[in-house]
Amino acid sequence: MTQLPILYSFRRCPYAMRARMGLLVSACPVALREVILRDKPADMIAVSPKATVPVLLLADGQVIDESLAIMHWALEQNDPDNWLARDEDQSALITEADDEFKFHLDRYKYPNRYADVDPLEHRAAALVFLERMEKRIARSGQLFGAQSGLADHAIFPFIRQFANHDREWFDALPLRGLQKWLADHLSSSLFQMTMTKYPQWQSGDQEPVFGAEMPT
Ligand SMILES: N[C@@H](CCC(=O)N[C@@H](CS)C(=O)NCC(=O)O)C(=O)O
Repeated sequence: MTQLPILYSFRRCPYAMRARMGLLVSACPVALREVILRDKPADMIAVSPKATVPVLLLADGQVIDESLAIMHWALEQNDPDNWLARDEDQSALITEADDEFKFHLDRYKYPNRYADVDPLEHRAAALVFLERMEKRIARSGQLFGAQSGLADHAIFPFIRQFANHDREWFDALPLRGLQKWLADHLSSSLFQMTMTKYPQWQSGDQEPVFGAEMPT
């Protein structure tokens, strides 16, 4: 039997969510090792000393330990929904989300982790990015046209975090397109399957196969 790649993942991590969605849509099953961040497995740190999730360990020993690189690895083998169309434009927007938006999201959500931070200033700064997304989504339904792609799936787990921090405030924003876009992605069968719960993996445990079944 061919050895499956191993994915170190954490269910609630938005980076791991995007990697799992990429693996699912491209029908690349993996052996899933669910990680608890305060108790990371030594096996994971041994292959990726930077010790962030997700980490994909291929059967030939190659290690891919950046979420976007995992998405690309999977989609380059099989991209049935054409997520990589306009890859360069999509990647540029993802970089903005990962850099600027995430910077403000962290300071809005966890102001106590930083010195001298006003969470509401960071919420306002993050909103500028959301307003730009709203314009795109209002035009065509998704970030790059009518079909969702790499950028939608890479970014929405972070918008989910932002929205959940103060749901009432988020729901009252005049960003109808973005709110519907988020709700649709959250209720998709792809995301539901991505959020399947697994027990923490301990060294020696037999891993569950993630991606054995496809979303409908
Ligand atoms: N650039 C990395 C970031 C991954 C990342 O920061 N993941 C967080 C969890 S959401 C993590 O593992 N943090 C390490 C820790 O909290 O110890 C990627 O895209 O994969």
